[in-house]
Amino acid sequence: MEGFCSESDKILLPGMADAIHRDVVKYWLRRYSLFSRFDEGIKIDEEGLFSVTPEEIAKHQAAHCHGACTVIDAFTGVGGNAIQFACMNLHVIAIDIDPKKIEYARHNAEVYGVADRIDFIVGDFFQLAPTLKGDVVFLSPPWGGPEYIRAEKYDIETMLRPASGFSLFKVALTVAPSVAYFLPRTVDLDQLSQLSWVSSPPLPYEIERNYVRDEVKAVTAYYGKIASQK
Ligand code: MGP
Ligand code: SAH
Repeated sequence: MEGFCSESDKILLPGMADAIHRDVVKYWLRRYSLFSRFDEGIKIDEEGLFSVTPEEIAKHQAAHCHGACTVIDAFTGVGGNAIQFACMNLHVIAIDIDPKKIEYARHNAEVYGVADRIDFIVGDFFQLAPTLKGDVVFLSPPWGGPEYIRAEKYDIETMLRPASGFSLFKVALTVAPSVAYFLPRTVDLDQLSQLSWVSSPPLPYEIERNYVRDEVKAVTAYYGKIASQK
């Protein structure tokens, strides 16, 4: 990660398998808002710690997708979203390119007692997409690390990894008719409405800010049937 240099800047904290950089300790301090069952043996690495969707937000996103049977979690990480989808009785296909993330996600789903509702796949979502079909694709890709916040506005075209936010969205629509997109709170809202135009007729969409207590943490945009029809 950019700006993270020396091993001596790392610190080993309770519940963490490996030492983490001092700059990400703030995420560990809020570990119970990430996983309320953190102390029951949750496994998480540094990237998982700063990327996992806080439990309250993941629960809300899962409730938003009610009515769906199968959700494809294209960027599973250590399982924050996949677990909450499974807790809502949805069948989840959980994909991550990093085998360690999938190992941790499976373990964490066992801690929550929902591993039997999740199919875990190690792989690249872009390569797997032609083989997948579901009702909803959930996208929570890497935002470029915690440094994303340095830019005043977050441009999904140039700042998302591993591909542009528009091409990722188009691939997701080949897999399912509805897409939920989890993005930085600084995201360019005009771009989120432009995404609805990639389909004809334009997809219904809904954008919400996600809070933990009184602090806005991120934005979720819902496209297709899962968007509330107001
Ligand atoms: P944040 O925006 O990095 O910090 O992460 P925060 O909590 O605003 O810190 P503060 O000191 O400014 O208050 C907020 C949340 O965004 C995290 O808990 C994750 O859920 C999510 N998040 C952060 N990053 C860097 C990523 C990422 O790269 N990918 C994904 N999918 N989610 C992320
Ligand atoms: N929503 C997750 C966090 C996702 S973080 C949670 O709540 O736990 C983003 C994840 O995307 C990382 O774990 C990273 O390994 C994964 N990733 C990056 N490129 C990928 C790709 N091409 N296909 C699948 N996963 C990818």
